[in-house]
Amino acid sequence: MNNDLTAWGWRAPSLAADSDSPLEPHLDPKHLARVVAEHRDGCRLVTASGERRGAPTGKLRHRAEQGGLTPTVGDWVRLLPPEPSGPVRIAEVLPRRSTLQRHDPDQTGAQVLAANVDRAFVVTSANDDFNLGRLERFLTAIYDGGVNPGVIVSKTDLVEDAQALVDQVEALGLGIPVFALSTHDPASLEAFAAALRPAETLALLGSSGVGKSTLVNWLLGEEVQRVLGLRDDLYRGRHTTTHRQLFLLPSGALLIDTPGLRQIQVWDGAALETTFQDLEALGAACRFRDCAHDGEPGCAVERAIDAGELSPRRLSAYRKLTRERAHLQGRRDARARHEQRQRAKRLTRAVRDAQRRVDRW
Ligand SMILES: Nc1nc2c(ncn2[C@@H]2O[C@H](COP(=O)(O)OP(=O)(O)OP(=O)(O)O)[C@@H](O)[C@H]2O)c(=O)[nH]1
Ligand SMILES: [Mg+2]
Ligand SMILES: [Zn+2]
Repeated sequence: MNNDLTAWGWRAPSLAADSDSPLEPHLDPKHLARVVAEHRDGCRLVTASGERRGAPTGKLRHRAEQGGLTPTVGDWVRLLPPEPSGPVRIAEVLPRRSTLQRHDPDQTGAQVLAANVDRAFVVTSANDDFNLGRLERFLTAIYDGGVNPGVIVSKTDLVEDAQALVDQVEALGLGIPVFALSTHDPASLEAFAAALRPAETLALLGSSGVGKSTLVNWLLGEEVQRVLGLRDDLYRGRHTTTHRQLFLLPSGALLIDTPGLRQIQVWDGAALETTFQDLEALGAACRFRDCAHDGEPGCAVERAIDAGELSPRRLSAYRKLTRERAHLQGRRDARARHEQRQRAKRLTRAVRDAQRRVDRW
């Protein structure tokens, strides 16, 4: 266990950036910890004095219910001084450098997948999992979170022409790193390992069964994460990894393994224009500023499609995600209005009760 928190990715906030930073009074490293795993009844932390179990204080839990931050894998937190027994108490989640999140499929809120991530790799297996549309969703969520994306095409041993898939990812024109990996080709894994830097926090995202945990185990040099040793076609639909966890690799890089995500609806979507920057650039040359690229005269996007320079799939994917963003935004606004009404009602009631107490005097 490495107790030096800089090895776990701690970077002191720059004092010049924000002189009245709320972090400053709490910088005592004795009270600093990083969340490495979440469990139902709390989380696992690394602190300057070793690994600890931690749980949020009632106050922090209450603030989280009001929309505040809940400790998540990758978070830096401030601890209260330890008590003789029981888990250490987490008093505060420090401001996040970046946040990987998606629209929670079970709720109207956001589900935070990991915090303070520097680079997130979307893992997509070279066989039937490969899907550019899904990749675009993942990349948008990653850009949205302020994280640098990368792509891993895994299990390249299962297809004839893995390079063709790499080419398809590169043709998105985003200039992001793409790795083609196979456990049957150690050199491919070594090339990936060589691209990771010490104290850099990475995350692996992707469908279940694409080989995320297998890669984590290889990088750790031991079988820490459970993987299912079944034939590939029997594997379908199972989720082997059940919780997110951050590992310190022997090379010094920090890697977050996540359970497979069946679907990803982007939470913010502000980064759609980044994921579709080729379309955005083309659209700037359309005759009409508000061109919908749908039969208008002088449309540069349609011209590019006709010339074979842009795939029509890309335009329809962009349309679909833009519609989805508007829909989710609408639902979120409706929820915000509802919550505001509830707050107003509570306030009215409190004022009325206070007035009654005054009247009784
Ligand atoms: N042929 C082949 N199989 C692989 C490769 N990498 C992983 N596998 C197999 O794929 C299966 C799933 O691997 P996991 O690492 O558990 O997948 P995962 O992405 O962690 O899945 P979840 O934890 O459910 O999200 C296992 O049976 C692995 O042995 C590879 O490069 N080639
Ligand atoms: Mg796994
Ligand atoms: Zn147009």
